[in-house]
Amino acid sequence: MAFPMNAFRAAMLGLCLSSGQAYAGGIEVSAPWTRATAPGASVAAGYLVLMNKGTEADRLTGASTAAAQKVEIHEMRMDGDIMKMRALPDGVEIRPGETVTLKPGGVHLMIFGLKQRLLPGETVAVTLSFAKAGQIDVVLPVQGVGAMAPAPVETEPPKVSY
Ligand SMILES: [Cu+2]
Repeated sequence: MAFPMNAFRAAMLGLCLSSGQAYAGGIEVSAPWTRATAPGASVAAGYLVLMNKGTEADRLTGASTAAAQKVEIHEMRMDGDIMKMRALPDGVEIRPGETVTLKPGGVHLMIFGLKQRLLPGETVAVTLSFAKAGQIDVVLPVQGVGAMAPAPVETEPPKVSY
């Protein structure tokens, strides 16, 4: 009787993907996004928000995608007055109650060896690996080339009464 459970899982996954949120083992992932790439570019960066709603520290240890050869966890930081990027081989810790935002100019997913150019409106499916929460699948919508933040979540326009 695997079918009903799979159907349920698929429905749940659909719900999670459509809201841009995913949750497992105390870790909630939200606001995932990436940026369109120029022709011939083989690298891209991925951004998202990690919230630890559990009671134990966890760690984002890695990520992978079928859309590219590999994904690393990177950090940008100032070295004197030069912005430098380095890999974080141990990943990023998320303490209980803490929110870690992967964003331009900070920690990010570095996607190497893209198999196709990323175009606005497309999506990239990425599997995140956590030390305790295990694997969480997220879908990164592709924003425009100059984007610095995820697209705003579509909400109902405010109701106006006259
Ligand atoms: Cu990087």
